[in-house]
Amino acid sequence: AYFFEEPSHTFGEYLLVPGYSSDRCIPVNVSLQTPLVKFKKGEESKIKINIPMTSAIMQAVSDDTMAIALAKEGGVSFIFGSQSIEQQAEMVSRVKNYKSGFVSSDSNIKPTTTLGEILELKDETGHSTMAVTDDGTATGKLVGIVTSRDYRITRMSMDQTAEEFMTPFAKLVYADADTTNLSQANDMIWDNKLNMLPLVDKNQRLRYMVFRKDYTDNKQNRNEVIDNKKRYLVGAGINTRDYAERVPALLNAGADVLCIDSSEGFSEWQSITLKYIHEEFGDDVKVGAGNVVDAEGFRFLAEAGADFIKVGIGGGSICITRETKGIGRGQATAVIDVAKARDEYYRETGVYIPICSDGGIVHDYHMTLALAMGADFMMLGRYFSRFDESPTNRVRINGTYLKEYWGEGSNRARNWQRYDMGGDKKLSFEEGVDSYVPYAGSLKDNVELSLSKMRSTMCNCGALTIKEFQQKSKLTLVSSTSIVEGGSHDVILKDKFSHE
Ligand code: MZP
Repeated sequence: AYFFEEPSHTFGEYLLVPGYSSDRCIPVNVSLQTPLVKFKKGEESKIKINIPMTSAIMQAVSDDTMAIALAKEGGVSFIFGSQSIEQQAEMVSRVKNYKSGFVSSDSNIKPTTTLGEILELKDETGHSTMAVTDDGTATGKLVGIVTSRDYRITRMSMDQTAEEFMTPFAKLVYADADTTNLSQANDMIWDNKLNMLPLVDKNQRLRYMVFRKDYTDNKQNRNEVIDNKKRYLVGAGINTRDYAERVPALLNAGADVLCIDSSEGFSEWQSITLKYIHEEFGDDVKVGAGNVVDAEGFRFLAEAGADFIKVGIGGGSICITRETKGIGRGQATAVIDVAKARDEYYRETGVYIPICSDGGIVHDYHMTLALAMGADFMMLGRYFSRFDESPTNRVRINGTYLKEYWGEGSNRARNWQRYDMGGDKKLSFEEGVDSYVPYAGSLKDNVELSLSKMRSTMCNCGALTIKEFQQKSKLTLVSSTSIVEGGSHDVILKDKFSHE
């Protein structure tokens, strides 16, 4: 047998040691943009996400509601594949057809009946003005007006490179200062070629889409325009059995990226699947593969043509694979090892294949550690399952609100394809549990909080981008005694006492 020299560790055993931070190193300057699919040296990834978060390919996590909510924040969901091809394709198309707003051809403010409606009107000086309603999550009331002065415009060309300039022509004023929806929209992008005006926030996330009057008159054109570039990004899980039927259905529905969902990816099934998809549908169809936990597994999937590679076996919160089968590896060690293999592969071939740390994120800082260790992005199940937008029931037990969360390897999910070893079409034994997680509220609030911690830590380490963070970060293993030191200790917490 081969013995790895180092024991395998997980995130909770590491800490980051701060580095020098200049005065530019402030959270607002941090970019969390990251590549999702492979690219060649000197080129850019064809798909990038603005935050390094993807939601897990699980029944209890990623449906169309989750996908829309996460895409609004800049991440991407992979719609679960353990359902019929038709149902999964329907979910994908609901995300792609979600409209975020348009200009009416009317010159008066109308009752705001359409979700995310944006109305064109003239102000008293005759300047063109636009009224913007909310994005459909609230009641449709007026939240902002774009008038004709002092507005910062970003011009964006077809290849997505943004060129900023100041213009004296437009200004955003708020009709309702308490409304958060539009208060973040501090940039506008004008794309001449497409005749539309997406309003994006400071992280370049699309908030609203304004169409020219003459453009909206032609509804067919409008649908075409909200083409691949401007609609919300969505991914979908596939398996190594029915890909010949599932993949075309998902692509027709508009899926931007696919991922082979398997508990163990170092297998010929994955290379056959990748080869078939790339030969049949071309290299523009992007397919991730996994999961692997060492350099050898990475190399295998890289050479098989994977567009990104997922890392992690047995670390998921609902996963009992290590207990049932005795396979897996500490998540931190797996990420560190695979990230090294990715860099080596890049040096050798000039092809950068992003890696995704999948499973085992418990605290927000674990995400930051995963990035520091070399992950390009994370896949999270438990984290997202706690939010309003996850597809599961919220229940109240003993006065506490909980959400259901079950593994794909549990009897409840019956996702035998994920654990398929080429035998019977059934789950032979369970590798996952059915559980509850504490209900945590809305995705937006939680993601914003998690990311603010991430940005803050990155600044402590002197990094403004994920790449820079990976290069600059210094990590230390901690002893079990110093882990105790890391929490509050030797004090009596006040909430343990009830007042007399
Ligand atoms: P977590 O974020 O809940 O810790 O882990 C989510 C990940 O666990 C998923 O993305 C998937 O890779 C893995 N998973 C899903 N179901 C099971 C199972 O039933 C599982 N064993 O391990």
